[in-house]
Amino acid sequence: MFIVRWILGRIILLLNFIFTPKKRQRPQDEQQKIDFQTQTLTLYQYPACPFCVKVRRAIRRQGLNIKTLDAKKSPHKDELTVQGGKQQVPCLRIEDNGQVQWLYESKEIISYLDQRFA
Ligand SMILES: N[C@@H](CCC(=O)N[C@@H](CS)C(=O)NCC(=O)O)C(=O)O
Repeated sequence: MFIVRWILGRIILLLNFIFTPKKRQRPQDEQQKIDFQTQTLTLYQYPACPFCVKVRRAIRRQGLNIKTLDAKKSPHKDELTVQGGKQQVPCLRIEDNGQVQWLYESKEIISYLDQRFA
């Protein structure tokens, strides 16, 4: 089972690489403002998880620079489980005026980013 998952993961990464979406381009000053806002966002993810790939592609399409952390590794794994509430990726950590929200579900994350930055 592990080997099947591993092979599928490599196929997903390869297809993602071949069909990399075009990164949205903005004027420099506009991009700087967006970059400032996205400093408070962090995506907890696994490199070869299909739902994470979907979110990373949406991030690229939107031209966002969002920090990604591998939630299989320590200490990110524990941060996600303890602070977020469950070990599921993708999860977007949103910091807003000292308040932290952990947003699960790829669809929810993409629609949040689309609404905020489209
Ligand atoms: N409906 C969720 C599904 C996410 C999901 O199934 N993620 C898997 C990885 S592909 C996961 O986190 N499984 C728990 C684990 O690996 O510990 C979404 O669209 O984000």
